[in-house]
Amino acid sequence: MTNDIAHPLSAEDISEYERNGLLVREAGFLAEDELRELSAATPEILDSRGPEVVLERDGTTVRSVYGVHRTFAAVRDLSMHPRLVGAVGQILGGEIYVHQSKLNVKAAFSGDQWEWHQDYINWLRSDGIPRPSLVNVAIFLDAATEFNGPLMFIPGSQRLGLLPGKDRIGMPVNYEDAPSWVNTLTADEKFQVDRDAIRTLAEQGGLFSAKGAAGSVLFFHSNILHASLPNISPFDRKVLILVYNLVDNAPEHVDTPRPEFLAERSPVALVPRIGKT
Ligand code: 6CS
Ligand code: FE
Repeated sequence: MTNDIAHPLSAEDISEYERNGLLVREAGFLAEDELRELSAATPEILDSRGPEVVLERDGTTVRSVYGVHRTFAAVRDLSMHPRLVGAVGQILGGEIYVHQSKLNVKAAFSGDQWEWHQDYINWLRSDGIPRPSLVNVAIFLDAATEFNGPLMFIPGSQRLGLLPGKDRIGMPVNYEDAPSWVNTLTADEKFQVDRDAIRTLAEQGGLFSAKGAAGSVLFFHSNILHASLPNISPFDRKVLILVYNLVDNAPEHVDTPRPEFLAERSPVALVPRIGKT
């Protein structure tokens, strides 16, 4: 890390990200008061009722709330934080905007799995984004431990681009009557990666469990293979994920565009908010 808020990643940080496809910055990357603002907004986010809320397969537990940077000032402010905009700008090397945001709850006792997947294929096939130059920035709202379903990754798996796989046909079980765009947001992955490829890459790159204290910030590549187990612990594992994209990599035509709370269709370059440390 550096002390330059507009370029917070060191050369070593950037080469670690390029090698592994991920980078974890423990608590301290964002100031306590900013994290407090975000935590204060969380109950209201969890009270959301509408199409941006996706439930778990049990039909009652909230899995994710999408478009939170568009609806909640605390999230929008955070998405413009100079240290986040600076770090993502260093990784992507150009003007950026938020393509998608979500609060993934991974609720205590009933937070369901996320099968092994790559994120970018969703943004290519569903949103028409031409290149994988997107970065996920996950901000831990709860501590992620070995007990509450931490994100797990295969470091280096992003280097092969889109991996072989097949589409799950039809809507996932228990979502038969849901809107079509729910298809890629559930515990039953739509774009399934071949298990031989997953096994080979895991044997080569190993597995990494993204554990960390609340307030940790995790950057990960749009093509890195990742997953998470169900959470049967008594502790939530909430993460806010901001998906940044290059303005010059904006979505191209798709026959049925997804709602704006899932995919920004008219990107404007982000200007970092001044006045934050
Ligand atoms: O369809 C999407 O946009 C979401 N689906 C998955 C499985 N991960 C990335 C993204 O948030
Ligand atoms: Fe994902």
